[in-house]
Amino acid sequence: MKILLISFENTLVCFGVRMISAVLKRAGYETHILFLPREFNDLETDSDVMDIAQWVEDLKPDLIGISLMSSHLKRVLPVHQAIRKNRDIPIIWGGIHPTIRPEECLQYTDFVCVGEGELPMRDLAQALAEGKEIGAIPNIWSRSGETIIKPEPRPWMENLDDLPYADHDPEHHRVRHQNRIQSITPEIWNSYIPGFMDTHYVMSSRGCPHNCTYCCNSALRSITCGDYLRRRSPEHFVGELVEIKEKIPSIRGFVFMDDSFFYGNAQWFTEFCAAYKSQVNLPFYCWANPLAVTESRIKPLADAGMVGVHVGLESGSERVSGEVYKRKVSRTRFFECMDILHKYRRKISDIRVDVITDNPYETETDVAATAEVLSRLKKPFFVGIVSLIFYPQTELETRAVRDGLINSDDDELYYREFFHYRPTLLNRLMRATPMTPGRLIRFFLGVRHTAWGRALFYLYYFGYFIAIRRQIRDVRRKVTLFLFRKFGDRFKPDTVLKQRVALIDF
Ligand code: B12
Ligand code: SF4
Repeated sequence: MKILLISFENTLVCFGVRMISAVLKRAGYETHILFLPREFNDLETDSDVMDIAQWVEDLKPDLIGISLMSSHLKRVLPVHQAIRKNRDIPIIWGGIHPTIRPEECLQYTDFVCVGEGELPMRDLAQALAEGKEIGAIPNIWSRSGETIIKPEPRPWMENLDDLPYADHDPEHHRVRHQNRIQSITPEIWNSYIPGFMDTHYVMSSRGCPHNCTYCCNSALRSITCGDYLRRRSPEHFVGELVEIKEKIPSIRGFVFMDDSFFYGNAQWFTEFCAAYKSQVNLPFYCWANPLAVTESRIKPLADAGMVGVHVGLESGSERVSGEVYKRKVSRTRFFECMDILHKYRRKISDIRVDVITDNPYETETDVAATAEVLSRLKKPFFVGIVSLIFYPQTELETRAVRDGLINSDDDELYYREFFHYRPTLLNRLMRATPMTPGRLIRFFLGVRHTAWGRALFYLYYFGYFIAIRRQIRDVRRKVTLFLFRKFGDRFKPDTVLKQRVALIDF
């Protein structure tokens, strides 16, 4: 049986389809992956759709799996319909969107996978191959006339070490790049990971101990039973990194995408750091909740190669952070976390702070509080500002529907990009904080309600920050990329990674 998996994500990372492919291969099936990355989720043109459908027709798969997040739905539909028009192949959708909106997805497709898909997909392939009943496969929802069949879900997988490594074997992997379906070269891979070029994304765990109201974890945790937060053993994780390093010799570092990389017992970290340093020894980058940032975690990780950390402030207003987002990160704790990271700045050169904005539950004063916190952080740091999207089934979405702020069938999540925040004065002020003296930011905050204060800020923002600074950054970017292209092999991996990361500008 030949199975095709399709991803619509805008990078080639796609852990979900790679994991499913690995499990299907282990079970003896031939798998293919088609990646359809697209910047800002622009819709495929009619000819793109026909081209994709024709390629699928030529491949002649027996089963197709499509992986999607909410923002991909509008792109998935035309491709799904075009494939279907050519051939009557069973198609299953999986990923975060089908997991949280299965009924909606079943209006368009035959099967939907709710939750983790490795074992359900293997069982579905087997049932189809043997012509067996499908309705009872846990996690796989289907339709019989008007009735939706919802079998009992499987508990969260207990031991992640039982799974094979994600499928990084490019033989049957294709990408639609520059209007052509082709093999994935290192250049193509890098072109979808701006800034983090030559790095590879990996995950050591699944789940998160926190329950922030805007995050999918608040929706996912309760879809089935069992332990939600799980971690692979250090040997299993490092083993995969070693394999990737061997298969893709051009890589210069890793990005650990775990929701909660810093959680786990001390022994896990001791064993991981020792194994990583001796067997992998490449710079790495990861995400952290400020609550988990302690010196006892940071020091060994920095010694093992950590060059960058991404932490979530989300809001500098204690009210919004606690009452609206249900995060237990106080301002004091956040500053402590940043101080610890700065203490290791010679090793951790890239410190990124995430902020959520455009939240109807926030007042103007709340946003100003966030800008004020940012103005007090030691530099250098980067700030990533994202515009709040109410993702379905999250606690905050449920509250916003109840409060009449949005409709439950609101389709904003299908077209709005969360990097496109509103062009308000405070959002722009926050954006300028990493490159502007803290006192100046606080001065602008103090005069923001006066006409001259606003005029002065915009003069600074558009005159210096956007016009002059951006020119300087663009020249620096061009020179750095030229040098790395020409003499890349002569630099140490962490020098290349640090310089490239420094080129990213949200
Ligand atoms: C890593 C990650 C990324 C990575 C890689 C994504 C990836 N798919 O691998 C990157 C950085 C690229 C990324 C990008 C984005 N992300 Co992201 N990301 C995550 C994160 C932290 C983990 C996802 C993951 O890989 N988990 C591990 C794998 C194994 O699980 P999985 O992908 O869910 O797949 C399993 C099941 O879903 C299922 N499955 C998946 N696909 C399929 C297909 C079939 C056929 C079947 C049967 C089953 C199946 O089986 C898989 C294995 O068990 C999640 C948060 C989370 N905890 O889920 C957010 C999350 C998925 N991201 C989110 C968002 C919003 C984005 C962006 C849109 C943000 C942006 N605007 O830039 C972009 C996507 C941009 C784009 N246009 O494509 C949201 C999605 C919300 C939603 N309702 O859609 C999440 C849920 C975070 C949140 N806000 O709560 N992301
Ligand atoms: S800490 Fe991060 S991943 Fe965990 S629930 Fe909160 S936002 Fe989601």
